Amino acid sequence: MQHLGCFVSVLLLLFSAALEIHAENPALPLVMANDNRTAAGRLENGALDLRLELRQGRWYPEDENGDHRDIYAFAEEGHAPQSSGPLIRVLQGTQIHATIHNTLALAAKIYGLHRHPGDPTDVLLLAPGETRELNFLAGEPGTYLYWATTSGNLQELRDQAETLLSGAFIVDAHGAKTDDRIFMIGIWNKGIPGTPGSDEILSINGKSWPYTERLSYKIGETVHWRVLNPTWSDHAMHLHGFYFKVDGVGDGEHYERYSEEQRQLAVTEHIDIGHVFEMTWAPERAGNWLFHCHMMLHMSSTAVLANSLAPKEGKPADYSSAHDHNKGMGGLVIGITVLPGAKTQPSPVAATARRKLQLVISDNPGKVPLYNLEVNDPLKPIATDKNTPASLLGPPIFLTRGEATDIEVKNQSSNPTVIHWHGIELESYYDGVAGWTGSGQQTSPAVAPGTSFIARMTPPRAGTFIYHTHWHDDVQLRNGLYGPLIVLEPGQKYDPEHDRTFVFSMGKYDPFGFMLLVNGYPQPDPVELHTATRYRLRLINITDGAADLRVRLTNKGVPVQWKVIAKDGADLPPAQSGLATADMGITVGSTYDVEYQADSPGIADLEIRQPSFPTPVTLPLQFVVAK
Ligand SMILES: [Cu+2]
Repeated sequence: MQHLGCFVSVLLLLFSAALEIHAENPALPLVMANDNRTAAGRLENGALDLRLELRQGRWYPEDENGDHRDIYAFAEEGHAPQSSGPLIRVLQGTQIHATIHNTLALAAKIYGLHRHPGDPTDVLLLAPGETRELNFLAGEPGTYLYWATTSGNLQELRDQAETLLSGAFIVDAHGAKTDDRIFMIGIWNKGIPGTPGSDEILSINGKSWPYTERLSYKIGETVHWRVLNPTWSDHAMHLHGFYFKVDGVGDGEHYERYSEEQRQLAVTEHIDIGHVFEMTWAPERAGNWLFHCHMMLHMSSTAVLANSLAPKEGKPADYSSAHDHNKGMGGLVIGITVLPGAKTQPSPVAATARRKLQLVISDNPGKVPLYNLEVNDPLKPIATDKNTPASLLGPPIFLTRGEATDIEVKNQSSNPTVIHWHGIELESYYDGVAGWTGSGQQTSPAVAPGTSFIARMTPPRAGTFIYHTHWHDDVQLRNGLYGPLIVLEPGQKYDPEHDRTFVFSMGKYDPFGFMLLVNGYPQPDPVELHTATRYRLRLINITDGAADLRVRLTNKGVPVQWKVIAKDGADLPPAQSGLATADMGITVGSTYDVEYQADSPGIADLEIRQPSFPTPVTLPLQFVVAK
């Protein structure tokens, strides 16, 4: 009998999958965006009674006047279906009594509804119409995921209606604070992304920017977030204006809470497929800020309702002062407003002698790159070498820690732009998101052609940062509108004898086409360095979407040992720095500083690779004995 049941289930699965109809069905219930603030189920005598269903519904990633998709979603019995699924949140030790009912015409496999840490092969198979009962203990504290598939696919291979069948499962330790926020990344996707006919809609807690929830905090609060990624892609989550500490990471079934010593400062954190992380930060400056994925396609309107709203490459988004932040951005973006708190902000000191720099942006029509960048420092005029081949990279900008500086962004190009000072702790108005940063009274303008914008900053820490366009089309970032932003200690000079910068990016580099680049070149020339000299190598990933970029430094194909000393511009404390194998991930929007010394002459290859490019880009570092 059991055999027969199984056989029938499989037949049903195949049969209904083949006949899956996406006919317009106006009677479908609305899928509600889930802000993940209200735990599902009913607590009685310390036990949770949870009644879940799998249902079909109509999902509007924007508002109800916008586009929609008919999807499968988790629901609580008697309530609307939700994206993401109902929040399961209990105290450690809670007994959970759950029922789960499959109202779909398809069989479903459900993962993660069990005690944690959990076994990823512990799967529940529900035939159409079937209800199952579960009894289990909540397990260890942490951030976990539950999810389902109607195709039998792996989490990352789910397609269309089943792609948003995911929910958060939080287990709280006794006495732990629960006033945190949970952000579930979602991608509704059709086909293999990037291939013809494919489509993607990005969301956080069921909504796509500018319809994502707007968050509001007061200066001096402590903010704790949990970020979960049950999508087909990894992501690079970047916070504007502030550092956060990474509290722990997990793979959906297991969660590892870091000790105080292990918690790293970051402005960008990589999150792998099926993974989670927790972060804590403190808003220190008022104004509008962003938390977003740094992959261009996940945060620009090119990916949101992709086929209808996408600006086409070669045509930067039109400038509209009132709506540019709404128009250009989309997808995995959350807006944050920090309000003045009980602690008053120190009033900016009226600087008598601010340092003044100019970043001049001009067109380079029909050439590589489409934009030319020049840095003018009246104190140190730099003669540009006209003979070097064009590099898809702006010149470095050097600042000094604690020195008040004005950078005039002078736009001589024929397109509007705006520059973001990535990783720098500065006032919101100068942070560089047109129409958004600043405050309700005065937001940062786009820098229209023929105009200038003066960005003011007094960088509080020395380290490796990035300046880059925050104009949300894929033209500027693929055409060199970025460069290294290096903050030195007072009195320190940038000394190439001990200090080198390597920028990893992507761009159209004719005649080769779309290339992975090191310092703006697809085939960079060897760099000569000296033996017995300790170098600081500054590594920057400002590709348009390589969240999974890897960097290696090898000697005869074997990774050397180097010392990682800083991430995202923040020095690593002794417990986190130390000798490491020179083979690591560096996600987009992230920087690492490493130290390396070659004791004997020879070549070490600095190599970057990313799976969608067939070959790595290699930059030979030629170590010679100093004369
Ligand atoms: Cu992303």
